[in-house]
Amino acid sequence: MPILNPKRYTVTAALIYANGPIHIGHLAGCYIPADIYVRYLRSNKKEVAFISGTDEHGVPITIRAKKEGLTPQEVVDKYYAQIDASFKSLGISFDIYSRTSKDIHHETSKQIFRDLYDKNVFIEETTEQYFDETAQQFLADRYIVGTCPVCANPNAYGDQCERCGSTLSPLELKDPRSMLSGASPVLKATKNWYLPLDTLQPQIENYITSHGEWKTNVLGQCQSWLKDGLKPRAMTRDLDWGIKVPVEDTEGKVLYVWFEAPIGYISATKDWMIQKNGTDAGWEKWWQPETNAPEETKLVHFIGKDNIVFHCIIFPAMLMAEGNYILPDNVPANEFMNLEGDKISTSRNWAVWLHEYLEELPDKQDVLRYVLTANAPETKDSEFTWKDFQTRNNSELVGIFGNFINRAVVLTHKFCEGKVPAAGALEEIDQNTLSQLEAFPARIGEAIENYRFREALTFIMDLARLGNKYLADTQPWHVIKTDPARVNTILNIALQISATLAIVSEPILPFTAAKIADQLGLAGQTWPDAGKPNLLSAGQPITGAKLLFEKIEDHVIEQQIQKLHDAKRLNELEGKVVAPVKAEIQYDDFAKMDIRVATIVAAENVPKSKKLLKLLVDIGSEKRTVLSGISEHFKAEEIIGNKVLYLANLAPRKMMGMESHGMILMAEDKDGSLAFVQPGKEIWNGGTVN
Ligand code: B3M
Ligand code: ZN
Repeated sequence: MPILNPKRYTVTAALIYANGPIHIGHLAGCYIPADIYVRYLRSNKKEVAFISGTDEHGVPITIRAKKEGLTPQEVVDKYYAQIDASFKSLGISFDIYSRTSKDIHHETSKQIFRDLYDKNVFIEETTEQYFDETAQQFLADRYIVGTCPVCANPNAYGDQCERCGSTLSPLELKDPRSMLSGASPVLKATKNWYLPLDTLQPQIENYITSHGEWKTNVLGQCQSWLKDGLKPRAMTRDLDWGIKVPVEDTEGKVLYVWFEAPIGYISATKDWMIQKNGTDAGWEKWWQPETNAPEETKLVHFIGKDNIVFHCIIFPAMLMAEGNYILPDNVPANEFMNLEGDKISTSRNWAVWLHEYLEELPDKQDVLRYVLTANAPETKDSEFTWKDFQTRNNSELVGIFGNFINRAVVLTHKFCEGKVPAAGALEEIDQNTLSQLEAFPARIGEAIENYRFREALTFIMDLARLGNKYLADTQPWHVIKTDPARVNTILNIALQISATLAIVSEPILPFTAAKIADQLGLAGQTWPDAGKPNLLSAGQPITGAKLLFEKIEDHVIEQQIQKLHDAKRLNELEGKVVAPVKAEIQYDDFAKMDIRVATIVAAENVPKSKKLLKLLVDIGSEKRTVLSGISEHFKAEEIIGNKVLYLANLAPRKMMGMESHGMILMAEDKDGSLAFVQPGKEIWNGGTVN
């Protein structure tokens, strides 16, 4: 059963690996929803801790270090600073953004491991694990790649296949190879400590079954794990980057990153206290229930779908075995967001990076927050496109939301001396509008409390639409000529709607909400005040209209799309090498070839063929038909008239039922694109090449 009226909320957002920058997929998957939820709770005067930080251990860090030629410490320092700064500029309002490399985290993780160890929770077991003899190192998790036993992806990791999403163990991979040396690894015995998830299964099952309110995508994954039967999972690894195992004779072993990373939420809470008060005292109320009051603190984890099992099964199992902690009350994991028709990928550089967005589109934090919320992958994978970004900005934020607030403010300056006018007698349309206004905050709040952020955003936009419709129906710009008192009432109501919009949009659009609040002279009113007809007092001055959103032009969007494609192309070229020179030939071998200058005089597509163009070339003495596999590179009508080099004495070949004579010479660029090889000056058709 969910906790309904907690005293306080511990809200966490995934501790992202400090091995790369933040992209829009991370934001849509967990950070923006978490921030909306927390801002809403704070506006409702709830006691909240909003906890996050970077995950600085594990193989993803060491692999990145190797790639960048840095030490693991240098890698995490670099990305921590970048990630922390970009979250701040986007207005993600963490109470603490900590790091798992901090002492407090090492101590806390070791202590919890030691507690479980002393309680004999772990099974100590010696097993054979893959070992790279060249690198003299055990190959945990992502240090090993091989073919996925489920989908045959040749590049599955030792812990997970990114193509089909299966969770794997290194021994399940076919044709395993080391990420360090490329060598085939050997098996070598080593001792590790396992969490007996199998014996804990009944307890975990009870826990999950008691949370039928969880999102279906989350429950679905949990149930499939439970159905397969949980297996003991190693909580230690043979690696040198990480937290030392706090047990004697464990040289060269560290805690499994997925054992200690979620503990990072607890140590980050302590870090928060330390930064505030100099000691960690006070962290307990966020994690350890007081006797008889386990329902006082509601723990909510915001994560992406690839982290579900760790937060819904493994971490709760650890906490249950430990016995002194509350369990997650909800784990509202999102699915993935794709980008322009393709999966977001850090390694393929197919992403919109937050730090670059903030630099290239400054002061548009709320536009990104808006678009990522409107398209949030709440129930299924969703898609970000720059065109959609532009449309949502131009027609929704500028055209509906900004337009309404702007009109209310401008008209007040025009007709009411820039002060909130007093409302007079209410007509039916006023009463009707006010009663609709009053209902909005609760509807929006209910959606947010139930993690339906897209729906909340739809309601907010409906409220802005209500405002626009009210102005359109009441037409103060006409009425002013005959009945100025009536205009006072209309603009009072329009301004009250604007003020409520400022409050209810704040969780999603905090920068815009602050501008509106400032403009209207709102002073500290929060959610419980929203929807009331007297949010603004008559006579209160308002400032001139401020620009809330501005139209985004086509060229801005085209630049972003171009940038994505350039990045992808560069990435594809990485690692390509010039072909080695072929075996030597004699001059006679070359002289046998009759290469000459020709002009393409006609070109057409070959029906049913993806690759072939049918060309007619003038070779001086005659015209020849050539079938050329270039239609993915050139349009038929664009190449007519081109001078080319033509191999005239190649034996005819049959293709698609037609005869092709000779061959046109082409040069291939690094990215696979083709170009005609052409003489450097106008040469007559039939001119020989020798
Ligand atoms: N570091 C995975 C990730 O960055 C992992 C999350 C830990 S949450 C405790 O996606
Ligand atoms: Zn797979």
